Amino acid sequence: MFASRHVVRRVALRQTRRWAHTQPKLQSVTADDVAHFSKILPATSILSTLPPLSTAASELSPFNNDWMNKYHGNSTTVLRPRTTQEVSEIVKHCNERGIGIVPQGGNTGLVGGSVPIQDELVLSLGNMNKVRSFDPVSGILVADAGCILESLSEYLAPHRHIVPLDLGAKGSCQIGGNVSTNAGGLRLLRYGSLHGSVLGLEVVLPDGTILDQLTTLRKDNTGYDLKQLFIGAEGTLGIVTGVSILAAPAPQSTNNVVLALPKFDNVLPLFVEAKKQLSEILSAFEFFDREVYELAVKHGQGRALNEEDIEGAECFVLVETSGGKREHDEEKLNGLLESLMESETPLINTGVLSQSPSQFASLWAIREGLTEAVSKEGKAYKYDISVPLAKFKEVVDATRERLRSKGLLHADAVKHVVGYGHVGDGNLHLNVVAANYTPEIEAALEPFVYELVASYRGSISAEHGIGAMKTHALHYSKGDVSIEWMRRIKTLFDPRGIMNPGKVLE
Ligand code: FAD
Ligand code: 2HG
Ligand code: ZN
Repeated sequence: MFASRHVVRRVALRQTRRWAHTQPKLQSVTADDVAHFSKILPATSILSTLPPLSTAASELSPFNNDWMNKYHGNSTTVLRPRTTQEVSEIVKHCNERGIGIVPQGGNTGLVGGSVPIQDELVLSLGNMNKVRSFDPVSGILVADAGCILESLSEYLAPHRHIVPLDLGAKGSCQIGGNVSTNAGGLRLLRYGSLHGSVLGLEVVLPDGTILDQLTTLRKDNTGYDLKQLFIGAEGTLGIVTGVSILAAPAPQSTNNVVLALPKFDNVLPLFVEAKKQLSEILSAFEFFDREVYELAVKHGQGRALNEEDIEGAECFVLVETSGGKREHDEEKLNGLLESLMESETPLINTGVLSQSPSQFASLWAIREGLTEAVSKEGKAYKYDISVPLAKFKEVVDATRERLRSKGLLHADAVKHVVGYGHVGDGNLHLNVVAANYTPEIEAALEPFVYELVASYRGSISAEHGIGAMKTHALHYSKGDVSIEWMRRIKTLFDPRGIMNPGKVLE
């Protein structure tokens, strides 16, 4: 219903090309390869079900299965190097032998990019977890790619700085994984994307060469900015081993409030008003609908809001302010709340304002816990899309109707269709929560959702990437010329096709 004839024609054309495209054949890891890796790494850094190691398959299971338990690989071997030099030697060998490599960070990715499709080697960055340097004057942090995001925040706290990126998976995801997915998260509205805050990268290229672009310069216009290619490349062009990033000064004062809205239509004017009145101190504007809020409460994410505060609310917005002076910021936020409540046609029913650090954390816990709540409720089909803000609700409603019309909206099939996301960035997380992953549900959702997004000229992946999930759907957001040049870049860097095969590009 939503696909224009133009879109349908492009699909057909692309399929012809897809079949014409041939990938180089990749090799499985053998016992001889494991023997070779044993010369590069200590025994403690190698897990392999192959002789002579014969590690139990269950030990490899966390590396072979993704966070949602939706994507499963069959890797026999996981390597955990500690240095860039070790990564380089491993990659060189794999390139010579034609062995596929899946770089893996915290394995919190949501598009199946971080696990093998078949039996590729998993190269886990978790042992590369040192801060290399921090300059408190410039705020530039240089760290190994395997540093966990939250530990970097903890490292920076005494220096009164923060990582310019925050997300619900901060306790497990790694900075190298964040860079490789170009993660957006909860602070993008304030600090912008990693394409701006990452100053330099160290990358092991698919032939084992170390590309040292780990600059700590704010300004460097010496030709092509190669590092940008690796930001969001999802491990298909090389392995990020070091990251130089501009940390932000820690705000002196932070506040948050959850606003309960009688109807979705008020979100847009509320955003306009919040930007107008809070201006430079507005640091997050996050949306979640009523149904997903109920799931958060059911599965113990954050503290439930008072029933009377949320009576009649169709959806919620979490507003955060970060500024330099508590009294000034509170005055601004209170001013906004008063004007919202006192207006003749109030945009909100109520606002639940945090009064202490623990309440501040508890309100954030509701929003940050939505992904976890959804996964506790069932199997999630996740569509991470950019569409005009005014269309957020239309997309959720149209998807729910689609599933209803197919007879799939009931407890044994699809239990919930919910929406949440980063309003400030135009990024909706459409989640379809099912009892099980089934081909029938998938066929009802795809290409339906992608066609819907294309009809709004949106993006099928706002921040989670393409991974294994959306390779076939890339053309809904990228034109033929763009995809052709992406392919050429991939072939130039990785002619043997060893880096994260089957991800991003088919
Ligand atoms: P992984 O999952 O291990 O890998 C992700 C991809 O990057 C894979 O393709 C992998 O091959 C590649 N990769 C990993 N490390 C490297 C490396 N060193 N070099 C080259 N390639 C590498 N994402 C957002 O954008 N915003 C959010 O708000 C957000 N919230 C989340 C909340 C939860 C609860 C969860 C589970 C996920 C969330 N995500 C979010 C998705 C995910 O956390 C991010 O994509 C994150 O950046 C992935 O980091 P990771 O270290 O876990 O990477
Ligand atoms: C978020 O914004 C993450 O919470 C995860 O990007 C989104 O669960 C999801 O679909
Ligand atoms: Zn998100």
